[in-house]
Amino acid sequence: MIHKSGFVNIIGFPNTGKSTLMNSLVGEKLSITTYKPQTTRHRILGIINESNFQIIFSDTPGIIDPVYPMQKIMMQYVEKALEDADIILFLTEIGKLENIPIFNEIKKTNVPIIILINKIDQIGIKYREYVLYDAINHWHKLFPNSEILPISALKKMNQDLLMNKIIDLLSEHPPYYSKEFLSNRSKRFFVNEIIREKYFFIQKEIPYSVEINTILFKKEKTFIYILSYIYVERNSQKGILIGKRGDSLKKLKFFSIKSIESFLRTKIKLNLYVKVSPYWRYDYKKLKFFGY
Ligand SMILES: Nc1nc2c(ncn2[C@@H]2O[C@H](COP(=O)(O)OP(=O)(O)OP(=O)(O)O)[C@@H](O)[C@H]2O)c(=O)[nH]1
Ligand SMILES: [Mg+2]
Repeated sequence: MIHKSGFVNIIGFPNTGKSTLMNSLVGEKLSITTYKPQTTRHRILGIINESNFQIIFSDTPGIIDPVYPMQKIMMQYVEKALEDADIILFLTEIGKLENIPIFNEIKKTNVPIIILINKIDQIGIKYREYVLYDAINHWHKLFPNSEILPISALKKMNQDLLMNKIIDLLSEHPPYYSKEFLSNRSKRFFVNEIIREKYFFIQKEIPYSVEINTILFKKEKTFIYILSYIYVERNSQKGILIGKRGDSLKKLKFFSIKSIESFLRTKIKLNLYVKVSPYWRYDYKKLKFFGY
């Protein structure tokens, strides 16, 4: 029996649905997803293991013009993912016909690129064909050698087709990771990310200034005790995060617990502390401390 394996890196602009797609393909919520752009800050692996293949997906931050150090590091992750891919899934969104210089960079690569036109569920069936016709023409002009596939990551449309294409393109290779691995990330990392995701939903302000660091993750008899620090950049932001009479923080804790418990499939006790790390997004030393 031949065994195929390879790195399938998901790249694209912010908010196009990269993380939603990876979660849906892998069948586990590994990467947080929100309605806001620049949600994903790291490169996160999601691995599918079958007896005859192993696909290592990478979710990456959305491509932006970086301004401050955190964004610069985020774009280094994207560059690396362009370099070490066996297959690139370039995610675009229906109705958005970008044409910008970054494509020249992407075109230089020798690896197969599959252009995915995501969110096709947003267009009613009546008009879908016409909108898709324009989109496919647009992307075909820019990437004449690439396959183009309309999908919906959210509604799982054309997912089987995509999986078949990926498996076809993969080369024969032994597994790169142990077959039990689902990701390259630790439980603490996922806890950090889940809390950050919940923050996006309960509090619309300052999501980009927030970083989470789980400093204790301790197995007790019937639960896991978790202590996480929530960092903001300025003292004034502390108040926003905590809210009137601590309401916001309480809400954050409530939703985080629910979500972490369902991810870890066990009971937890969670303590959250708010701390200030002045302008951490601009400071390479602090970024390193936070795992960038
Ligand atoms: N209607 C629809 N919405 C989608 C689809 N895929 C993703 N979304 C939504 O688009 C938003 C962004 O999704 P994400 O998966 O976080 O996007 P991303 O590309 O990872 O974003 P960044 O990490 O910020 O670059 C979320 O609100 C998703 O629910 C889709 O197929 N259809
Ligand atoms: Mg993302």
